Amino acid sequence: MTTRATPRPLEEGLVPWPEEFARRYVAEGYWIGQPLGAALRRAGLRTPEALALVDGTTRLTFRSLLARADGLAVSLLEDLGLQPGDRLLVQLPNCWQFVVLTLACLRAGVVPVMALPAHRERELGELAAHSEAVAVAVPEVHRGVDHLVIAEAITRAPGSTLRSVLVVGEPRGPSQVDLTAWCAEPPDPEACAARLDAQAPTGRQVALFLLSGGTTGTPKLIPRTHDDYGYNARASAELCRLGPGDAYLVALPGGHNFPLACPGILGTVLRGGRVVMLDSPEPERAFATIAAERVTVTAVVPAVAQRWLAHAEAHGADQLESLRLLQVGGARLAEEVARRVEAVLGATLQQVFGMAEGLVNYTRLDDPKEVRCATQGRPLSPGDEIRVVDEAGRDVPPGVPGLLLTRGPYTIRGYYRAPEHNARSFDPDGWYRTGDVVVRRDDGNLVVEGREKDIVNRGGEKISAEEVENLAYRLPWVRQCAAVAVPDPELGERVCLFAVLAPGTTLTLTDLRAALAPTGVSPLLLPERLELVDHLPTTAVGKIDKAALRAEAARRAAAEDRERRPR
Ligand code: OOB
Repeated sequence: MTTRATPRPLEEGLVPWPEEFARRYVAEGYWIGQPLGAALRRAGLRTPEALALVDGTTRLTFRSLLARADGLAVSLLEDLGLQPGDRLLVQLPNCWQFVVLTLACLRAGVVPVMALPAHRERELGELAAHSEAVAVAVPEVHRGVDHLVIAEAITRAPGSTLRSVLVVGEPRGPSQVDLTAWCAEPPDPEACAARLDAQAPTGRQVALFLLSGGTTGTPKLIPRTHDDYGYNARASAELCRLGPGDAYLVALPGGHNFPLACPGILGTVLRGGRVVMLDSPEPERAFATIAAERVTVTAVVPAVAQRWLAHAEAHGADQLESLRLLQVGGARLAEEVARRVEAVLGATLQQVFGMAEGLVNYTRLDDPKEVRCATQGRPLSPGDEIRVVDEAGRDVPPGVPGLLLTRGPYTIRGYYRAPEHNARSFDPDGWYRTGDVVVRRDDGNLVVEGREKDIVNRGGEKISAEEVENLAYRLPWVRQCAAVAVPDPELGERVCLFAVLAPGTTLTLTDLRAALAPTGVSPLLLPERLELVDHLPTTAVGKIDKAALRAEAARRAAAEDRERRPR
């Protein structure tokens, strides 16, 4: 038997809001001092027999959903031996068990760490290590990937704090639990509820960890409290006018901030609407599900919006009749595409420019069409503070592009256990440097113009350039390299790697991908374009000139595109 490392208390490594801000957020009504799990339960109990959650043929009422969540919460504490504050790494596809588990964690005070389906052994291992998770939830096999094998490998890793695996599917060993069976309705839900109510977390405690869009090789964990995340979901649901008649389709990965709380799953439950889980945003199935479940609201990234447009243009949009609101965000939506959304899909377009760290900007439902199509909206909350500054940190006037800084009642003051990152990402007054370059218009709406942070935004999936580079440097014949975004008509951007090779060696894109694939990293990190060069351009101070490389990648891609096109 291996001895497990003991995780440290959650509180070590958190950066709280300064007390004067916390007091203000309470006084102004943003923070209501309620555990999110209890708020969700109270909302659901208003209409216990209404439909709450749909996943294929599984249909749960609020009564059933709440009972299952409480039953699972008690099992996590009593049968699995988890303590409030313990971290549980969650990597599930969009399925009903994901919702039950998330609610169970919020009720029990167990803190889910929301990994994404694209993560593989290396990323999951890093997340488990950084969060010191004691349990992990995975599907058995999903899209040909055996997640149980990955979960077992990270559990065995030296120093691992993981003790148990919760699996949707067949468990294979003694430390594995059949999550679906544990999600059954308990015999005495009232007793479970009473037990959980008696030891509920406080509003200021951490409710869950989200992942940052990733600008460096180490995963950054974003602690969101019951107070701040509850406000995020509640205010977003109000802004989107969600009500009991709404059905929200979860088409993006449920652990991402956008479909989770903007207003997403949590906002929908808080308003007594129903949540419809779908494992993929692929248009044929999404359209059929929207028609079958009378979906009224959903959230997609621009690349998915484009596929839906193409599908509707070819096959009509009759199936979307019930859809009243289409939220698009995660990456820049081109204005031309935005204009087609309402005409072709027949739903109101809402642009959403948000970040896992907090701040979410929305266009409002009754904004003029020009605002809905040409801007990324304005902050959700009157408590949000934003500044647009130049490189020296001086505020720039409206209309002038600058770096976006923000603070507010649902924007974190620091990543978890990351003092060095925090020194770079937050200024001494607590402003979060988003890394986005925006223009603030006279009407207060923001337009995202570009960014300063070194990421590739592949259709909403944020890929750290540094991570790709570190990976490529594992190949002995790569002398020097730089990963940059290359424009892509479908996804907005893809990863292009510029590489200088050792003399006498060669490399093709296929070989590069084949060499990197077995390293246990997410397939997203594998470059989709390779440019071999003799040297990398540098800036005046001698840094690799990424702007020049981005321009060069774009130029080469466009030239190839022209050549391919028939004359
Ligand atoms: C959302 O969150 P993250 O954490 O995956 O990524 C945040 C970053 C932003 O800093 C920005 O660079 C980019 O993604 N982004 C957009 C955008 N929405 C996000 N860039 C241009 N236009 C947009 N509409 O992506 C996220 C979180 C909550 C709601 C929506 C999106």
